Amino acid sequence: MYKTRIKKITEKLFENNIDGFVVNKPENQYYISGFSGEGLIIITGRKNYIITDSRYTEQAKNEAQGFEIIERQKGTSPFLISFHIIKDLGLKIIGFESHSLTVKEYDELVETYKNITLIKTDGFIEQLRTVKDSYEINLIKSAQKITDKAFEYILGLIKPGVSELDLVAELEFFMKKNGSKSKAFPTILVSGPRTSLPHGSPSERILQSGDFVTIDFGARFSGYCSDMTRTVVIGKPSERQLSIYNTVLNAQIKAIEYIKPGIIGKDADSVARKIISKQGFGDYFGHGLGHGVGLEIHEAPSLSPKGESHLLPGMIVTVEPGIYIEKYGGVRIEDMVVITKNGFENLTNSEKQLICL
Ligand SMILES: [Mn+2]
Repeated sequence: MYKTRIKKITEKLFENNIDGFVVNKPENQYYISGFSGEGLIIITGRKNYIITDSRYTEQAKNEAQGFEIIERQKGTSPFLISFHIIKDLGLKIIGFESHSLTVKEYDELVETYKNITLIKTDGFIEQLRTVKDSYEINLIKSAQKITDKAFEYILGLIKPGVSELDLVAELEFFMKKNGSKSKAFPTILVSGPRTSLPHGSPSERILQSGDFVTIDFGARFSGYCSDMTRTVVIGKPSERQLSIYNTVLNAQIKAIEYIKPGIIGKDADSVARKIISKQGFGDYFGHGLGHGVGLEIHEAPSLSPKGESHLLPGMIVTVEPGIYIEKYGGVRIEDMVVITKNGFENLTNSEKQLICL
């Protein structure tokens, strides 16, 4: 698996006349080697290297096959050591990940290695990661199974008198007990008027009857994330709550039904946006419809008004329209789907008709 991935990368390097590539982003390192510690990876047409320090040397040997592990001394710069190796190998044109190098590190490299040409790249490995193989899809399915199970569990605890933070503690503890090594991202759990905050962080607020409660959360399984959102109501929903909820639900269902290979991200966004606008809530849906999910919680492709890429079988994306009204509240419903040969498979199995607790 790693061999195939590295082969694809080296082919792409040579097509672009690049001799070697320094991988800095942890998710990209894990994707091409299985190494989950801190370090840098150098890919060349021949040998590949992991530069790490004594905290991770043994781990690197266990996790990554086919790499030469180089332990750098304490206090040395990983980038300078990598480029020292690159210079010794006689490589001249080196690609690096422009999003994960500081200006200081870049200046230092340019200054120290005047005979090496540095090529800034963006999304070089991320592009390959957008299409998941069946192994990756299964890991994300496992992460989502834990997430669905945790949602069912937390429904039993949502009631007037508990705080948002209480619920988050219970939710995350449950996910960990059920096989999630860490959460996929900081859990969003907001209630009452705070549901108007699309990415609000949980507070001490005590839940009351009549509240909307929005929970956006995910588990992580073997490095892979899941992502789902549900909004529920405590007690009987008002007419206004119902109208907001049903508008979001209808937009979400129609956008999912639209998903198949070949469509463009922004067109899926527009399906949901038109439905929400038609009901008069167009000004209250500020974010994009969805995003890719994998080793990172937000990755390509984007399903937003700016999403220009075509969807391909094997991509996994979220579909998560929302309506947020300041000082009143809001609703978001999010599922994760995998694009299949003919359409999509929904990986989220939790109920999405309005749940009244
Ligand atoms: Mn999401």
